Amino acid sequence: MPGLVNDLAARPRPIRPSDPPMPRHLAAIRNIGIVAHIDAGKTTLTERMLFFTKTSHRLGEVDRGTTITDFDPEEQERGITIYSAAVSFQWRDVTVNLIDTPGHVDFTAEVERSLRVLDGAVVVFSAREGVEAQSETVWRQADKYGVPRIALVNKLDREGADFHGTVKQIEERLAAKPLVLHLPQGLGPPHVKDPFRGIVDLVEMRLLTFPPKDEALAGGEALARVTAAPIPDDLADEAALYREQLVSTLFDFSDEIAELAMQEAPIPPELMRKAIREATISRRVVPVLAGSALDCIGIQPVLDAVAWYLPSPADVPPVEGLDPAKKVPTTIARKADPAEPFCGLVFKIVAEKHGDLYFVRVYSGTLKAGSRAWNPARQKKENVAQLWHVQADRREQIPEAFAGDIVGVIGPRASVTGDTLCDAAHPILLEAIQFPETVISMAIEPETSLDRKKLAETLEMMKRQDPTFRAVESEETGQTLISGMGELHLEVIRHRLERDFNLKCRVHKPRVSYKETLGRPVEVAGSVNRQVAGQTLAATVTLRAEPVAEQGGVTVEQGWFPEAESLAEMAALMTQSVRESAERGGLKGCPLWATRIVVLESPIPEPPPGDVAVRMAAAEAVDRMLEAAGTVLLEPVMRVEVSVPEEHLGDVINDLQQRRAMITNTELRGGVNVLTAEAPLASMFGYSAAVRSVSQGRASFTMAPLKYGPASAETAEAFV
Ligand SMILES: Nc1nc2c(ncn2[C@@H]2O[C@H](COP(=O)(O)OP(=O)(O)OP(=O)(O)O)[C@@H](O)[C@H]2O)c(=O)[nH]1
Ligand SMILES: [Mg+2]
Repeated sequence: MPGLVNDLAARPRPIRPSDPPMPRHLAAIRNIGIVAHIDAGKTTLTERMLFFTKTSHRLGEVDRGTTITDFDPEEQERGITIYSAAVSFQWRDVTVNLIDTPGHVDFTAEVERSLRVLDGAVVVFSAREGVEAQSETVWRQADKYGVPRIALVNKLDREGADFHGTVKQIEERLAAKPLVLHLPQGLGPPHVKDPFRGIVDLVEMRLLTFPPKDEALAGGEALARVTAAPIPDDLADEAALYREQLVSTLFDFSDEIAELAMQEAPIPPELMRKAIREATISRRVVPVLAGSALDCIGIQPVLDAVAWYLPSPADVPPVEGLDPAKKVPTTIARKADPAEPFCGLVFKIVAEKHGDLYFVRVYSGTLKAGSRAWNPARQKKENVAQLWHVQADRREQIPEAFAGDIVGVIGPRASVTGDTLCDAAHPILLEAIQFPETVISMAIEPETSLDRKKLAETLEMMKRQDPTFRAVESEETGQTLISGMGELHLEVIRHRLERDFNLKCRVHKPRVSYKETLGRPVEVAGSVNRQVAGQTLAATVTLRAEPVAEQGGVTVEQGWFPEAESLAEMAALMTQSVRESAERGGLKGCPLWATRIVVLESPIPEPPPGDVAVRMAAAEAVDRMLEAAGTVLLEPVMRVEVSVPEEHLGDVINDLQQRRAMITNTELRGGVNVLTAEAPLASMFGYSAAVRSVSQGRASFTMAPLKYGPASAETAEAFV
């Protein structure tokens, strides 16, 4: 007999009954992100979640530019997410703080910072395209930050949707262990013989069906409209098979389940959920759900899975950081407890008319409006004037925020994205967020020189908001070189200048951002010995430097730790001075990359040198290092993935080879050829038009920064 699904209303289980009681509200918070390849349906899913939790009373559509989270005009025009947006809603007993992130590679920093501060994630896959390039990237980012996740195989209503194929790709391409909790009933759009219309729930062993979208829209108790029925005969065998797999996987997480299964006794769904939760939080499995966000099929089960299987702030290990008071790196930890000293991480800054809004993830303690917080990295006390709960473009002022919360803070001035704020009496320095390097630059200048100051100020503000955006003004040319993650990134910035700030700019052709690394390892010393205004400036700095294989900026390490305090300070000052000099770049004026410098024991004259002398000697040492080692010009190399039907494969390969691309792999995925290549970004400008023309519009591609590699000899020679 079909019946209404009321038992879905069961409360999420308490986290770990054996744990000491946590403050009540912590276990009921879920800080989660939605991440995926572009167009997988993240924003559509978010919009449905807001609707079914009654947070919003109308159902917006990406295609009409009416969703809550894509509220920026640029996003609405393009139908893609550019800025991550935070929303909160209540689902049963759980408060979900959710960040909808962009899938376009140019905005990958938004994903990076979100995953850094979130406790769990929903990864959305399009059942038609399967695991796409950017899904792999976000998966690796989630791995890096140890974020447990659940997967939604979305777009099952589309022609060519393949649920099991996508699950297989999750297993093979992402090296994950998918735990299938749903099976789709039918596949594809309404006009096919057996369209997608329902979900087999393998935990409760029943069929869930959902009212047509327009009926769901008509309101009513949306929840109660999910209908449960026995599994139909034609799905019974498949369901039994997958149920068996599910149960046997859970043996590893619950002896009780193993025992019940042995006795062929029924296994209570509650018990299964507990085991699935444990398996998910320990990141040993990824529960896989089925749905169609567009048609509102499978949304409530995703909400349930968020509540049931993803961790609360109380489930994640205490946050760790360095003790800023200690010279030798010492790790300390803070529990997610409102009674602990406060610490939090600034992960996003939004410039607003009335001052910047700092988004802070509170890891421990309580943060009160009208208080002050310590920024250990900048050695500054910051004002915490106001606290806000932010709901996309709306917000509500609150008096205090607790461990586990994500809040907007107004008041700080000196902090930047990735900085720690903490209790001044109990300082801690959390790990900053690492952002990818910019790969593309473009010169711009204001149309009227009157706008110069305004442009400089506006770019400064944009830099504060966007850690992957750079802007450097050239005194000589009056031009400003802006750099970012790709053509779209810079175009969006240019539009913002025009639309939001009424700044008309002339723009030059974009070019790639170059870097330099050392030609060979060297050991050098830089000295200064000079009389200035009757004073002797004398110092020597010795260093060893080498190019390294790892991708990353220049690192400067202290390789000399003298016992005596005055010498120890001198060694630290030398290291810091070398760092400052190295940041000025290489022989061609590009930033240094993949370079390791170690400051070695250096002779200390009598009387000991002052700061100025040490700085001069350090600068001299860095100059000598560059001269002695020589530098190699590096250019950004992209990972390109092209999906193309057989008949155009040859043309696409030919074209790529002319672009100095190296084809690294070709494989057949769901009937189309997917080829992977590494190509210099400089030869990939305008590729979207080119690939369209050589494949008559049949190929699609994605491109993401892979590394910096040596530029060709011609490029290096022509470089000015
Ligand atoms: N047929 C079908 N279309 C969907 C589904 N979910 C989303 N779409 C459509 O797919 C397109 C992209 O959806 P979005 O929700 O913007 O995808 P996104 O993942 O947020 O994309 P970005 O934010 O740009 O990365 C839109 O045209 C949606 O209407 C689905 O379940 N079925
Ligand atoms: Mg989106």
